[in-house]
Amino acid sequence: MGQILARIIPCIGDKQFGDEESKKITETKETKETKVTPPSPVTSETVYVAVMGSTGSGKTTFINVASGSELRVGMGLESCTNEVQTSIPFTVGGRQVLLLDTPGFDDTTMTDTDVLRIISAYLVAMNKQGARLVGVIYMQRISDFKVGGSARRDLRMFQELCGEEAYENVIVVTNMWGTVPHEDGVAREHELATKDIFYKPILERKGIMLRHDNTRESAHRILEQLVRKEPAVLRIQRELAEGIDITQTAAFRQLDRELSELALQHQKNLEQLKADMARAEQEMDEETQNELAEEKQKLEDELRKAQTQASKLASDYQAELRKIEEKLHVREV
Ligand SMILES: Nc1nc2c(ncn2[C@@H]2O[C@H](COP(=O)(O)OP(=O)(O)OP(=O)(O)O)[C@@H](O)[C@H]2O)c(=O)[nH]1
Ligand SMILES: [Mg+2]
Repeated sequence: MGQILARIIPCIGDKQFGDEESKKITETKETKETKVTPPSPVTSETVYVAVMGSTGSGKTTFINVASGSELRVGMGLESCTNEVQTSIPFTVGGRQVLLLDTPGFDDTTMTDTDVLRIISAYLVAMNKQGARLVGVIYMQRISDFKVGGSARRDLRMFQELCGEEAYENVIVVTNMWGTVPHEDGVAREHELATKDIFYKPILERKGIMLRHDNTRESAHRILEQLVRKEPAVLRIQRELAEGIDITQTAAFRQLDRELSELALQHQKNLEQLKADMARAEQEMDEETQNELAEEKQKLEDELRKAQTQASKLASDYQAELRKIEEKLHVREV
């Protein structure tokens, strides 16, 4: 009887790429494709940990520090990772581990629908191959004294993807402690752990919260808490494996709510803008009129995006899943 060996998606930021490879990477990034490099074999005992969190929260940095990979890390305000990518395999507590890097739901270069499609397809393909996903790390910058709307949206999407039933396999990792006075960080940590809109629901269901000081030792100490756990099946994996259409999953329904709210907000802003434009017209203020017209165009585009982005998800998801399954070669040994 053959045992399934999953073969793994690549480290795109890895130094092994020459210029030609980097060019391909840039090209595919623009088309939001999931790309692949030569796979590295892993055993059926390898355990996987997914690293999630909002954009710029330090997911890729954590992965690089823990594994010695050289995945590309963000420099500015633009989101950096816009696909699921894996670390090189490494050992923690006697187990071979692979970390999955994911884009955040507040990615600046992709819609939330793209992110949902990409993450779901990857997780489902992994699940089908019997890959042992032992946990999920959710990164949280302790330096954020306000968790903005988009970061909260990312957390809500994460909660729906994961499902309460898998919270015991979740570790909320706080980082960037060095960038704030320690007592402020501690106060913030307490708030994050005790408020319903933050991590209280996760911690109440056996999830834990740990500090990370950006060293390999601290990353491994965190991972040690996960590598011996029984593999988890995340809600999105279970739903899709049961044959539920992606548009009926909890994560999609949450996304739909988020997008409707966003559309409503855009609509309100548009109404306000139209009133401002009428006033500027009356006052014959041409410069303001032009500025407002430009802003109106932008808002209308945003509104259209919010209203339409969910509708293509079902067909796009199937195509993404096929593509990822082809790329995550499975071989019998
Ligand atoms: N001081 C400090 N800076 C960090 C830490 N982790 C990440 N950073 C910095 O934060 C920025 C964003 O880090 P990334 O690892 O690219 O964050 P990400 O979550 O992968 O971002 P996306 O791929 O855009 O979703 C980079 O400039 C990192 O150098 C940390 O633990 N401490
Ligand atoms: Mg990243």
